[in-house]
Amino acid sequence: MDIQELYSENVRKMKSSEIRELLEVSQQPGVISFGGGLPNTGAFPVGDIKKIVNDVLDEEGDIALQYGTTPGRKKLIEEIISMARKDDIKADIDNVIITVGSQQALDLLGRVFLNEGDTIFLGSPTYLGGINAFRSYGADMIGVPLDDDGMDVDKLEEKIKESRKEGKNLKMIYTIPTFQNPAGVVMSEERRKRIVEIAEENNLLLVEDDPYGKLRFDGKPLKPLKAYDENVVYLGTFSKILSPGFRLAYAIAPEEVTKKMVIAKQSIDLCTPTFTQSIAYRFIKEGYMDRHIPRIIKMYKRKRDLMLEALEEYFPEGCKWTHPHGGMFLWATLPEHIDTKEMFKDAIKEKVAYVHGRAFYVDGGGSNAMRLNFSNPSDEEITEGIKRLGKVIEKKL
Ligand code: PMP
Ligand code: G9A
Repeated sequence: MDIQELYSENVRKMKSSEIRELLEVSQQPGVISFGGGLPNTGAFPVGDIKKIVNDVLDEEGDIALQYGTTPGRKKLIEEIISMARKDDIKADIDNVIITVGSQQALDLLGRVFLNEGDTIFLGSPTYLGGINAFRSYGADMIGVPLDDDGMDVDKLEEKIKESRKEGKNLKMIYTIPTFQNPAGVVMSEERRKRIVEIAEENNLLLVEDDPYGKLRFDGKPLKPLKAYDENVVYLGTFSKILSPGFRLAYAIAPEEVTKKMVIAKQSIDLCTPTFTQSIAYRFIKEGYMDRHIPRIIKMYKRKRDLMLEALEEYFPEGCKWTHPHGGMFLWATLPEHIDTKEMFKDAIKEKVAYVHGRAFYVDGGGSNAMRLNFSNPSDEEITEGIKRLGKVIEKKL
């Protein structure tokens, strides 16, 4: 039997995620990992969850252990709507779908909107899991450069015009405006307003992926893109503010879009686990979330500062890095001749890991860059790991 011959065209396009593969390498004993975008385990509210789990089982085990509806538990959706309202996002119950992680929402958007060859515009660099989800639907992905103010909207407009001239079928703009993964940068207010107009003028679906917006350490919060335009599809997740193990996230979208996402989700998993939805509902409703987020911010701010200090001390001259005001990552750029993918094996020998820059590009950039996660390592590991990495880089100079 030749199984190879039987595979679908879709599966042939899929690529394994370098971040997911890295998780195995970085879990080797003694390795300090700045690789995966993992929250710190010390930021998991274990005691609170224990108490809530008991309450859920005592008071509504019949619902929490049963199948749920595909859009998600109404009570949780109502809490999500109240949370979103604080960010100036208006939504009704029919605008929200609860998903198994934002990763599932990205996949659902691919199913709902993309035909083979449809064009998407996304950051250069951008979230690898987004690239992989869209790739599996055969998307033609066009990278738009970023700078310290996020995606360059003038370049975006140019690329849209060029693509139209080439007769491409344009569908979507995918962006992470706040504490971007991987670069850690924030899109300026002016660009936020402009990107929403660009999407409207060109009839493109604007997808705002926002896992990190609530993790702001300093500076003034900016309105999400969704607050400027109800047609934006906004993705939020509980992975970074509660627990990624819950696999719980949500999309806020025009009603007709959530309806299609619901139908697409029915054939994937019927519904998001009711048990974790019931826990998350109480976590928000009973005020735990409002107390918990400031604790995470305090911890990650300290870790960001430690990483910046260590970079200053141990990275050789010629390297530079972003100074994020929130989130979980910073982006370091090394002298041009250093290939960070190739350097990775030297880093692992020194027992330190990162994600090489090229993984986040659809068009081959980032060869001398790396993403560094500061949320997961301990304080000591941050200093020691950056010291090790500094030595690895020095050897390449
Ligand atoms: N989008 C972005 C930008 C992310 O960084 C992540 C996780 N690192 C996700 C989506 C997926 O998150 P989850 O599926 O855990 O909600
Ligand atoms: O573990 C994952 O795949 C989620 C983290 C994503 C990232 O590192 O960007």
